[in-house]
Amino acid sequence: MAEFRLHCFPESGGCYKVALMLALSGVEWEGIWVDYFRGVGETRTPEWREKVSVMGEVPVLEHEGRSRSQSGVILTYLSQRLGRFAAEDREEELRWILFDNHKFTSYLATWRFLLGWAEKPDPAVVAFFRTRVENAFRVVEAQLEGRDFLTGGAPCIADVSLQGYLHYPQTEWPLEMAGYPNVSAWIGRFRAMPGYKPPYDLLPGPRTPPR
Ligand SMILES: N[C@@H](CCC(=O)N[C@@H](CS)C(=O)NCC(=O)O)C(=O)O
Repeated sequence: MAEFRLHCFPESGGCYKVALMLALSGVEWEGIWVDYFRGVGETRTPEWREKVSVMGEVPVLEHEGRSRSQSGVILTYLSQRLGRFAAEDREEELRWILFDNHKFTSYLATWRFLLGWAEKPDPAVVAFFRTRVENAFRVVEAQLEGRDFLTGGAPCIADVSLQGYLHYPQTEWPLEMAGYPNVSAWIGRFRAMPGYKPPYDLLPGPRTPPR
């Protein structure tokens, strides 16, 4: 059994954040596939919530007898344990992780889900989320002006966090990227890192492709 065990499924960019961190850090890990799409979804069952996480969300990382959820907490733990991807200014790093969880990943993930997996999504709701995504991208684009990474010249866990959904095929989140050259270059910097793999090559388990 691997030292690090990640409860995950391939379509989850939240899980990919943690898997990417482990891969870029050269750490052996094992995935435990969660059946998110069948029926009500495994994470919503009382058994799963009792056994794995009361919050009913993945990623969940097991390490040394403790289970952790919330990607921001997991990434912080891993950066401390592995000595990788820690920003010089940890307060600034946390600020971007919080922005990510509220405004970047949450809107992007919801927009992508509505487009690809929801049954008959309301076009007005889809348009609302697209606008929120564009606003969040503009913030990140501005922050990356003159910087290679969010907090400066080196990547940190805030970068890993915000990159979570950006490595899925663009057919799943069809934003016109010509308006975001800094974001595009920043994605490319991650793709060039040793150990990098895209989500569907890294996360285990059967796929549920978009409709
Ligand atoms: N803030 C959480 C968000 C995690 C999250 O939204 N996970 C989704 C999958 S990507 C989930 O497990 N959702 C379960 C549900 O909505 O029932 C994190 O960053 O870990």
